[in-house]
Amino acid sequence: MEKICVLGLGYVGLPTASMLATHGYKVIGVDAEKEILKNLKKGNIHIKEPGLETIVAAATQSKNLIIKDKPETADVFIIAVPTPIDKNKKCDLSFVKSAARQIIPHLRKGNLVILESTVPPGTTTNVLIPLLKKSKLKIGEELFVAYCPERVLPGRILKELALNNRIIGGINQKSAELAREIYSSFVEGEITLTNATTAEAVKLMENVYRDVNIALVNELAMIADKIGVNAWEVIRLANKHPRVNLHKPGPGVGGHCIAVDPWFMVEKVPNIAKLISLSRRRNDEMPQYVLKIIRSATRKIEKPRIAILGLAYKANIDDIRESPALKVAELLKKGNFNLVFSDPHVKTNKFPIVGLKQAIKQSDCLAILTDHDEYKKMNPHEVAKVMRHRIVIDLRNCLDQKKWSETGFKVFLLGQRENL
Ligand code: SAJ
Repeated sequence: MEKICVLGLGYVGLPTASMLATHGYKVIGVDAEKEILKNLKKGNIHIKEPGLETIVAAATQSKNLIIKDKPETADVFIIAVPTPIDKNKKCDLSFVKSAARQIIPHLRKGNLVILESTVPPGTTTNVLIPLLKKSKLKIGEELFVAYCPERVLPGRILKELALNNRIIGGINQKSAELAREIYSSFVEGEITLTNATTAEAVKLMENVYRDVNIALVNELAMIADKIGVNAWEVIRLANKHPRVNLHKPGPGVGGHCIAVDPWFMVEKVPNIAKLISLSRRRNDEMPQYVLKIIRSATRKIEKPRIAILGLAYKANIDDIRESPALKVAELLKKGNFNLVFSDPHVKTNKFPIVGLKQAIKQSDCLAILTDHDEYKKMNPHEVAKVMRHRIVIDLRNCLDQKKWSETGFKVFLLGQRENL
């Protein structure tokens, strides 16, 4: 049975290691974080993801997944470590380099090394390979190298790991084919082979496409406020065109993917990637625009009490990384507002989070920043009874505007004239 060493047991590495361990491989799961290793050895999962606990338990109980703090000899090494962005919006490759250095002493003839982390184009050939050359193995003949990006949506990771199409970029054809063998053990989607730098660019462009599209509709929302149309209606009708797919306006773009990956393209070609960096800045301006809407909606109230509903970066998850809701909250804290925060999924000491009922009680305004299902179920009649003023700013357009307006609420949307 082939042995695979997976370095990095985060939201991609741990599901991937477990998937491989339940599809015919002996897997050594390696992570540098002592806390993660301790929890995993006790069967505790540090990532809230449907089905993950079950598959990790199956993988570890069958002894096909063994958790360790260091890599060891194997046939295949998969590097799935974080590539955070630094304060200059540059990709921090220190974890990738450290993982590469850790496996060098264990590399043997015929081994395959696969990089999964999201990286700037050219990283596999210009950063990873020079490090792997220290193994003295001939790259492409004795040591094979490929880049295989993940494209799983948090909240649907295990389904998408199996069902999504996969791109594999080999430093040569043999490397790509060897990597395809590994992924075809669990990938049901189409596997397409290309070269490493193309695969790196593909991964980034998937998220750049989304970020630019979101920036486009966020700009439309601001235009709509000025020209007196409802941006959501414009989007709904424009998307009836067979080749138009406008995304949704929002309070900004969060998560450590869409809000980050486009910068990895910009850093390579800053003088060319102007639309990409402008879109990033457009999306990062949205919290400021949201503050304007909240100020305008509550301008007649002395020190209004605002209930901030939703801190996670998107619906029904607990992740607050790069969350625009946090940025809106920080801006509001500087203003003359009485703030209360609620989110059914998020646990953080950054803000005193209370339950929904407590947040709504005696509030003058509800600001919905994340479209958690819980908020869509709110009954406007019940809410109206306990609020001091009936103002709701629905930044995700997730409520039934007609129902809330008929209950006496002043409803504000991003991209609707009455906001300003
Ligand atoms: N958002 C909008 N309007 C939209 C869609 C999203 O404002 O129309 C906001 C969301 O509220 C959120 C942010 O953008 O704050 C990102 O949300 P997302 O669901 O678009 O992205 P992620 O970061 O959860 O996952 C993305 C996915 N990439 C694509 O859909 C192209 C996922 O497939 C990737 O695997 C993941 O990034 C990643 O790992 O790169």
